[in-house]
Amino acid sequence: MSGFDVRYWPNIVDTRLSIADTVVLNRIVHSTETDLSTGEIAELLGVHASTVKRWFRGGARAGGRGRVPTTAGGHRRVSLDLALRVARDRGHEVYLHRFDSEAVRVWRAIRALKRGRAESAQDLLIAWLKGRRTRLIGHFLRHLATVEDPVDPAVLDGVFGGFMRRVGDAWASGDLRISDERAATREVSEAIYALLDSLDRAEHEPDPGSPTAVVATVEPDQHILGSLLVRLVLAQRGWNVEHLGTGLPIAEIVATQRALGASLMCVSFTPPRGAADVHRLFEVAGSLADPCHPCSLLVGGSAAQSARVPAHGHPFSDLRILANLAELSDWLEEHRHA
Ligand code: B12
Repeated sequence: MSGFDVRYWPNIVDTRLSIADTVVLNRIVHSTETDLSTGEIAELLGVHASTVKRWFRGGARAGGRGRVPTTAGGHRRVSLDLALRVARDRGHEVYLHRFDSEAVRVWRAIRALKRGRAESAQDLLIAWLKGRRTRLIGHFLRHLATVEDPVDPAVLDGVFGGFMRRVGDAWASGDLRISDERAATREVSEAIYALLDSLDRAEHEPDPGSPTAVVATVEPDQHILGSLLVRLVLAQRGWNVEHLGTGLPIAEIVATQRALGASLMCVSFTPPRGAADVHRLFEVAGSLADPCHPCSLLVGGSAAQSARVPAHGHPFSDLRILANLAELSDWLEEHRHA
């Protein structure tokens, strides 16, 4: 297939995709990277390689769908599309089936993520948002969360956070509407709540001896996703989390920490909050902290990054500005036995 084929992407014709978006989509769609080896198909479908070989032995048997191409070395290469159709014919459903015609792009985005690159996943989510296919955003985010337990914090930073930052940029430049931003926030937050819910139902209940963290944003900050992601990272590592939500007076956050004997407070800052707000938190929380209930204070979020931690003279066990959830995960690992 060369050029743009509307039979393959029937939804695209009516959407508000710009030429630039279409170019990105075409680049994703027309790369030849989706011809898979027997081993890759076996991994994708969760079956043994010998089963795949049996399914695809000779073109005539590949579901009657034409010759299966081979490499110069004689190794079988099967398109992802064909692999999924044959698997479905044989009653074998995998997560990619629910993405229908988008399966190839999902597969590529997930492969890029495995190599540490989140841009394709962000491109995909933005394209679905613009194409009003928001249900797929939820499917995709929920799927990512099932790949690893706990979810790789770099995926939370790169895909969940990165997608929302792209939404903010696109909204600011007039490329997305307010309703698109609302839809993105809804899908991301619902995916996080679904993950938190699945933790509650699995064997992840923290035991009573687990440490407690208080998580919040300071008034008047109404951006909740940063703190929700922090809550998820903590909960997946067995912490008891008191998530106070958004817009809290600093005194209330500290009072809760003291009442619960929490050993950690995490506060998220999103623009238009800035360094001055972070410094005020350090000062006010520092003056209210109770030495009988020692506690660490971690702040994060894009608005906290230009703030400075006081060199000395604070009452916290530890006081840090962290760049992302990956750093939070490292900090938690380091202080696991503290
Ligand atoms: C969704 C959104 C909203 C929603 C929020 C809905 C909700 N329930 O959360 C609504 C519509 C309410 C909203 C309101 C406003 N918003 Co707004 N919003 C956004 C948007 C698109 C996404 C925010 C988000 O979730 N970001 C993703 C977070 C999760 O990423 P992050 O902060 O980088 O954090 C990452 C890490 O640092 C880490 N992390 C976060 N917190 C913490 C904490 C700790 C301890 C650790 C370890 C790690 C950590 O996790 C994240 C994942 O990597 C942003 C765009 C953007 N660039 O963020 C604009 C944005 C922040 N909003 C903006 C503005 C202007 C506003 C309003 C002032 C608009 C208005 N005129 O009313 C109000 C302010 C409301 C208020 N009082 O807070 C601007 C700020 C611009 C500026 N520099 O001043 C932005 C940047 C949009 C833009 N490009 O212009 N907003």
